[in-house]
Parts: sequence; C-alpha cells; structure tokens
Amino acid sequence: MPNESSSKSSNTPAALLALRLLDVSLDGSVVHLRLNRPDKRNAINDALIAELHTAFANLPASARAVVISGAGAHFCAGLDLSELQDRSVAEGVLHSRAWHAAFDQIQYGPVPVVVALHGAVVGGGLELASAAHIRVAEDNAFYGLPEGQRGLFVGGGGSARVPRLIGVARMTDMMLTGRVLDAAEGHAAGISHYLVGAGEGTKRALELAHRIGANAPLSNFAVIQALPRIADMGQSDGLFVESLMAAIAQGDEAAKQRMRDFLEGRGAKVRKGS
Ligand code: 1HE
Repeated sequence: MPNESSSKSSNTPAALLALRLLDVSLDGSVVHLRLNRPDKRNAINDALIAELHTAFANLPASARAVVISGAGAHFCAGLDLSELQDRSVAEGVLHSRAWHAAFDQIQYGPVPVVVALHGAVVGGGLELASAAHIRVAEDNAFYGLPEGQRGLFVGGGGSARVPRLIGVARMTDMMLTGRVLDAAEGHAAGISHYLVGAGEGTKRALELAHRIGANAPLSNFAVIQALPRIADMGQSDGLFVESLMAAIAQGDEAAKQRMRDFLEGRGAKVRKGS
C-alpha cells in the first residue's frame, strides 16, 4: 500500500532534488514524478525532456517502481510548439533523438513505470505514455495525435510504440484525420490497462506500483527488458532467449524463497479478481 506521507526525504538523490519541471516525491519504494508545467498543460520543452532523462538515470537504489502523472487539468499537451519555430532540419533530428534517449530510459530503465493519465494525452504526451509499462486512465482522458494538423510527424518514439498498443491502422486514422479517442475508446483500443473515475488515477497508479514493486526485482527486470525484445524477435531466437532469462530468474534467491513460501503454505494463492 502507498505510504501515508509522500515526501522528498533525505533518500532522494541530489540530481532529483534539482529538478524544476518535474515534481519528485518518494512514496516508500515508489518514486512519483509529476509533470509540473500546468500553465502550459505540461507541454514538453527541451528542459522537461532533459529532466525526464535525468530523473530516470538517477533513480534511488531503493526504487522498485515509478509513477508518472501530470499536474493540473491535463496529463500532457505534447511537444512545446513554441520551441519549434526556429529549428533547422539537423537540429530537428537531434531533438527527436533526445526524446528517444529520454523515453528509452523510461521503457528500458531499472524498474517498471506506471503512468496516470487524465485530460489531454496528446502528441508527445501519448508518446510518453506509451513508453511506460502500465497505463491507468481517468474517464476524462482523451487521446490525439495532432501532428498531422500541425505539419509534423511523431518524433518521440510514437511510430514504434503506439502501433504496438493500438495497431498501425488506428494510428494512421488518428494522424490523418485528427480523430480524438475518448477514455472509453482509448481503453477499448488498448491504450490504457485500467480505467478509473476522475481524480482516482494517481491513487490507483500508486497502488499498482506498490504491488508491482513487491515482485522479485529480477522478475520485473525480465518483464520490462526481456519480454518486449523477445516479442520483437523471430520465434526461434525468442524461445532461446526466453530459456536463458527464465533460468536466470529462477536461479535467483528471491525466486527460490518465494517458491519455498508457496510450497510451505505461506505464499498467496492465485484468486479470481485480484
Ligand atoms: C502550449 C501547448 C503546446 C498548450 N505547446 N504551448 N500538441 C498540440 O498540438 C496540443 C496543443 N494544445 C491543445 O490542444 C490544448 O492546449 C489542450 C487541449 C492541451 C488544453 O486546452 P486548454 O483549453 O486547457 O488550454 P489552452 O488555453 O489551449 O492552453 C493553455 C496555455 O498552454 C496556452 O498558453 P498561454 O501562454 O496563452 O496561457 C497555450 O498556448 C499553452 N499550450 N499546449 C506550447 N503543445 C517529439 S514530437 C511530438 C509532436 C507533438 O507533440 S505535436 C502535438 C503538439
């Protein structure tokens, strides 16, 4: 369960305390990062991308999971359009690569990431959400890819990650027509794993993060690092890597202890509805 008192404790690394556009709090072993530019609807400028990168490169050793949420009425309005105007083609490529580097830190960082979505989850905001491992959406969330309307293309990993959630055909429709999915449509399409009431997203995300954080760290590592890579491989290669990963995970003392716990009646049973 989440701790009653979230805090910036003395365990918070100095690099995280220095962040300005990300509000950082520790909830026990869960690090909560809140996008904190509500007056700009949490639009992602260069500074915020750099802070996301810094945050994920400097998680405390005690971290078992991360929650990302957004301050104000919207999760994220995507790319900060005010920074785009004077960029050359070469600068544009490097800008996109900086987003890739930051979001790769999220997807392939040390611990699972749960994102709490509400209001606008658009453009780069949807790209950010798709880099997380678990998505909780409030029923006021909506999803759009207005890049087509703005004369842009996705540049934050969206063309690689979003089709893996909703398929190339749905993403094509969103980008060509500007179609906006509401929370229920986004849930049915595969964007969110959990759909909750307004104002309940962060609480549910923290609960899930604590539940995830209670797993053996090596199992979580295998799920976030090995599973997506195996899914991208041919079957024969994938099965070989699966065998290696399975043997590594089950050889770990944490796994052995958990198996003993179950066999000696201390482990939780698998129950419907859990
Ligand atoms: C912004 C941005 C932004 C708001 N960049 N400043 N993203 C978009 O095309 C989405 C553009 N934004 C919107 O459609 C709306 O702002 C929202 C639906 C998100 C929210 O609407 P609302 O009525 O609550 O807020 P607002 O009045 O539109 O905006 C409040 C302020 O935030 C205002 O600034 P102000 O100085 O006049 O108060 C807006 O200009 C500012 N703001 N969104 C800059 N995006 C790696 S490639 C990724 C490519 C993309 O992400 S393209 C999609 C960009």
